[in-house]
Amino acid sequence: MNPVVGPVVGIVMGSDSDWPVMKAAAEALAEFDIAFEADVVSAHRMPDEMLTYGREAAGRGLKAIIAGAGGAAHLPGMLAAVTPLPVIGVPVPLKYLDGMDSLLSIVQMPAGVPVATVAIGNARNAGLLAVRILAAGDDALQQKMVEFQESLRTVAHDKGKVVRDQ
Ligand code: RP5
Repeated sequence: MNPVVGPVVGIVMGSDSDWPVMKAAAEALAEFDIAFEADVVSAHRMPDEMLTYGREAAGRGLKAIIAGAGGAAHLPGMLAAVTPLPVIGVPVPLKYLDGMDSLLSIVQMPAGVPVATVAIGNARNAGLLAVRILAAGDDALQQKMVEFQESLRTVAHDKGKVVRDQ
């Protein structure tokens, strides 16, 4: 019998309204058979739960956290302040400012408290970056990543064929 594997990546967000963006991270993890959990942990509206989540994440077996929020997006940075795990921030675009507010809130961290920030709305890259972090200690997973990268090259090559054939 295979041992039950708990989640190794935590996906958190400031609101369930972020899920349409954040679900792309979950889909990327699922493509690589990475066990994950997803939850709403608002930095501003649930500060105690947010701190508890960050403080307990490593002890619960998580290896990385993907945190997304819009507007004054303090969730990724606050989690990075209380966990030793790598934190990947996803700026979620809202109605105003096109996500620039969220991007700057997440990316402008002080030295000593890193958050790896992906492009505005690009939760898929957050999922893929988490896979790469896990793959650094997992040869089989790294091989899957190499194969995925090769598939990207093939797609790009085929797209280029349309141009070359003109
Ligand atoms: C942020 O406020 C959340 O991350 C979300 O992007 C935004 C709006 O939240 P809701 O008003 O939809 O709950 O904290």
